[in-house]
Amino acid sequence: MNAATAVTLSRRIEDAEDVKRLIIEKLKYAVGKDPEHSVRQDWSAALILAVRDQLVDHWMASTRRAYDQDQKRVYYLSMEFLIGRLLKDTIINLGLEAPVREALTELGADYDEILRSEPDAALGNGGLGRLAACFLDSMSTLGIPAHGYGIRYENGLFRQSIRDGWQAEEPEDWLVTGHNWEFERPEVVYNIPFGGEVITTPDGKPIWHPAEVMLAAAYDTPIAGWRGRHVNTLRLWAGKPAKRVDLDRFNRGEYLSAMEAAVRAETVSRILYPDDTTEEGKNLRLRQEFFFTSASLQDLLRRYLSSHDDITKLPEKVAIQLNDTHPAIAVAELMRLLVDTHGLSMEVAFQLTRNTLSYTNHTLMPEALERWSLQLFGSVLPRHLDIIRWIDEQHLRTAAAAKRTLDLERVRIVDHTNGQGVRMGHLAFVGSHRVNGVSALHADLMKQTVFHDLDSLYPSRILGVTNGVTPRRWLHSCNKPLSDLLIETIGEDWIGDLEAIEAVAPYAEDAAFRERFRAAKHENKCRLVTEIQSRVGIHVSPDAMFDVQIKRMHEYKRQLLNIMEAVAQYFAIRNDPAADWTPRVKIFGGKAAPGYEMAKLIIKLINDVARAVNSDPVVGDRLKIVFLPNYNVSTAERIIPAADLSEQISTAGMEASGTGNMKLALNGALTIGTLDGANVEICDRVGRDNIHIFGLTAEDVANYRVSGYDSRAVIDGNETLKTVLDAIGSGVFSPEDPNRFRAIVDRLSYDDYFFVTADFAAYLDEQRKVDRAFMDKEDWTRRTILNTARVGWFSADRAIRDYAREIWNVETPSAEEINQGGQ
Ligand code: GL9
Repeated sequence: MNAATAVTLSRRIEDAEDVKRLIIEKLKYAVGKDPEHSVRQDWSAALILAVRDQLVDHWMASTRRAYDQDQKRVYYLSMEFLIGRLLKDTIINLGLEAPVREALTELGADYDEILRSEPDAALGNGGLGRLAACFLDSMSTLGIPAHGYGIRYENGLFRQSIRDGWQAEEPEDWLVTGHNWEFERPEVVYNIPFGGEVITTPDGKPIWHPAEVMLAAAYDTPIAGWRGRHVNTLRLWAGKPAKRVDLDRFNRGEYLSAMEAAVRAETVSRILYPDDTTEEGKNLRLRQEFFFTSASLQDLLRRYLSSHDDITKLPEKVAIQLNDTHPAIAVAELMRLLVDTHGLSMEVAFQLTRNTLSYTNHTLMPEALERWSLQLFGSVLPRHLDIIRWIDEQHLRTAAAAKRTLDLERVRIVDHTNGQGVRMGHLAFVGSHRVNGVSALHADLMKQTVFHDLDSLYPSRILGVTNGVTPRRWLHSCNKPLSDLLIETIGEDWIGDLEAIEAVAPYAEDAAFRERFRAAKHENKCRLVTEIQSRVGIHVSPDAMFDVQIKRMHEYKRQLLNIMEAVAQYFAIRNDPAADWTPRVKIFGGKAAPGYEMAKLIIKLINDVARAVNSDPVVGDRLKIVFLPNYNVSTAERIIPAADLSEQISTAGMEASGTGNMKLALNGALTIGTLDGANVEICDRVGRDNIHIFGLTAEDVANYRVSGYDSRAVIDGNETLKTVLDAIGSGVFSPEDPNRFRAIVDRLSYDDYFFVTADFAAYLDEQRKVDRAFMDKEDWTRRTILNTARVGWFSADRAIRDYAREIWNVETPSAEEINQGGQ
């Protein structure tokens, strides 16, 4: 045994004694505290560092295997990685939960408290960022050599509190207590140029003379998958100045301006932008996108060239996935690096770029398909603008040669009409060999709407890869009661291969199993009851139906429809309290973008209605309404296992996929939803009898958009709807400010863009069916078990296999192959 192996072995955890020894060692030598004077934060740091050590050998082995076997690598470029907490998942993935728990108890520390004290890394807004995090887990689980590349935001998504019913925002400071998972890589820095001008040399070569250059510095977090054998890297970039202090200015006493360059550089990775950006923020946003994209491409090219000489073979060894349009600048930046730095011709560079890149679109909403004014773009990235014009010319030639009649202006990347600007969605499309939507319906709608013309020019470039969620975090780790029951009943194959969960389907017919399935749900509900009581002071009964809508606040997601139904129900209960009501707790969670006034007003409406309903003695336990503040990954992990009903009620055609819908169904909630996004496929799999579908279809909505829709007539024709809107509009829930919600009622009456009034009656009908169904406990449980059993296909592992096969052209190694390298 050589010295290196000896060290390795002494770090490996076999039992609680090893854990204790390692934690104490970390506490002393890494944190610098003795156990007697350690506070929770110290224990937490020591535990994370001890667990992180467990990853390092596998991490290095994974990297070595990729080099030795010259495997193709996947690079996932994303502005957002909503990873949440890592400690519990990592411990579970490594199979260390029992010894860690035991060790901490013996050391007098509280394991659960330590888990809760880990900051929730909120480097994302919602589904898109969480998907990226699930994909990291799956790529590691499947043993695909991959890097996630993103930005190390100092402040993640804002922290939400509710003050007097209104959303208030405070900065999130997850880094304040230190991020013990990461390794700083001071030696990995890249120059990131901005601005300036392009000057053509006498022999016709364009040279970019940037006005400023800043640095991107790397921070690595190891990401282990199930069983922890393959470990990939999440590399996040922080902005640094090329020169920290301007000494001349400093010596002249100009202390603030001496730091100006530093502040500018650091601003790039200071905060995560909310999803709808303001005009002033555009410049910074474009810089952020270019900053992390350029650093990532420089880094991956360096890695490729360290073991290959022929740059033209790049697409054989590298696949780059653009997560949404945010990193679309990669098309021009990869071209720039290949041409300006590596001396290739534009033609060859373009071929290589297209064969290497692929693009995932996550929304059809036109405002989210970024577009930069020529003026802004040209001032920040002048060389890229030239390159994009060149690509656009090639693309136009293809378009002109196509036999179809096309409006050429519409397909151009550079828009020359009055809008004038660079269409980043078009750029990503033209520069990629594959473009995918995130559900079957979404991919279809891409072809029919935003990418209609491009699809006809480049047929078969668009495909659908339906989203998925990791079963490790979203069932095994967050729902111990159910996970234990499943393991006892059908074994644990499903954790690494979620489709194996189908084996539980026959147990839906087994009364004893149903009883236990219900007991698991009940346990989760009791835990949430305690949390609701302690966080918002509302007492709810665990026997009531937990009806859950948790997601970003957005008009298209229609939290408004949900709260309007609650108002209708409230009035009905007051009219006839003695009737046979199905008790419900409506639980809402979600943040509104700080500048999105309507979404914030809807939060206030929910809270005002909640105040009236929850304090009305006539209503009692028949209806309670809860808005849980600061919805984030960790809150989701506690709400989802406790949900009975999952609200997925977006205007059909507007939710690209959804992933909360998958998590809730997997944890045994029934869905009430429209035929939108992945709901369509969930319905196909769980069966029409085991889901509550209502409302307009995407086609109906599209037809109404053409023919016109008269919400006034609908309101006048529906007594309940009219009563609800009159009450909201006249201040029944806001007597201190009767006009508070006028804007909402006006919007619905005159410009109901999201078809809330159109779906209202169908939604109420379906909710009453849900009420009746819930009262039949046995049948309800049977249907929830079938949901859990039949949604195995919505695993992120399946999604990643689809990407690997249909887009990246990479192999997924067998379990044996992963094991070999990891020993
Ligand atoms: C989203 C879609 O709206 C969701 O339907 C989809 O499930 C996810 C992941 O594909 O992507 N697109 C998008 O811009 N967001 C999504 O959630 N927004 C945020 O993440 C805030």
